[in-house]
Amino acid sequence: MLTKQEEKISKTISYALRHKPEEFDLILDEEGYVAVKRFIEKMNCKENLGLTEELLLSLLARSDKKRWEIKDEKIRAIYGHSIKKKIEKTAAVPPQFLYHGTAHRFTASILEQGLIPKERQYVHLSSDIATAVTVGKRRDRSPVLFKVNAEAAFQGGIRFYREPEDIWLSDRIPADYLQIITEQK
Ligand code: HQG
Repeated sequence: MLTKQEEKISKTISYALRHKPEEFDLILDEEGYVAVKRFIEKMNCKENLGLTEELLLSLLARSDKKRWEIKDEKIRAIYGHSIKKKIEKTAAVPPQFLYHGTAHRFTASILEQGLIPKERQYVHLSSDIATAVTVGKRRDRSPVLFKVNAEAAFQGGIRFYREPEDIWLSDRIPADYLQIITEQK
């Protein structure tokens, strides 16, 4: 569990890496990375967060979810980007099915337009039903669950991108590849 102050720091880090790097005088590279040293310096400059490399690693290890990754002394957000410049991802072959949990109030629109990225750069999918339910519960106490026929969509030319922790991102998924399911225990 993170303390209130740590939650705040964690949210600010995601905000900077996903949405507004320029507010912190940061420039992300093509893959969304920025050098950890520079990142810490700039975050502390703007927000006085008291961020250290040690704290960053500790937050990463203790969070309920893995939202960022560190590689070669660079850090990036794994998903959720809304910055204009599209973060380059490497396309991958998805499993046969993926899942998306959301609010019932979106059902009609999703069945009409398919799953769209909205403010983010990619659609967010889960490889298991339980995770999709958790994501959906952010918006609806009893969320609606979409089963995505990922294999068929991939064959139809839709691109999928694999991220750590069994997160899958994708481009828009037309409704033909979606099916509403009920949660199975
Ligand atoms: C919906 C959080 C109407 C979609 C979570 C979703 C996750 C449509 C919303 C991660 C639509 C976008 C991602 C259509 C899609 N008509 N509504 N055609 N197509 N939608 O937050 O998947 O805490 O961008 O169903 O836990 O909910 O930020 O995506 O409800 O892991 O790290 O538009 O973000 O993680 O919402 O969540 P989001 P998401 P963090």
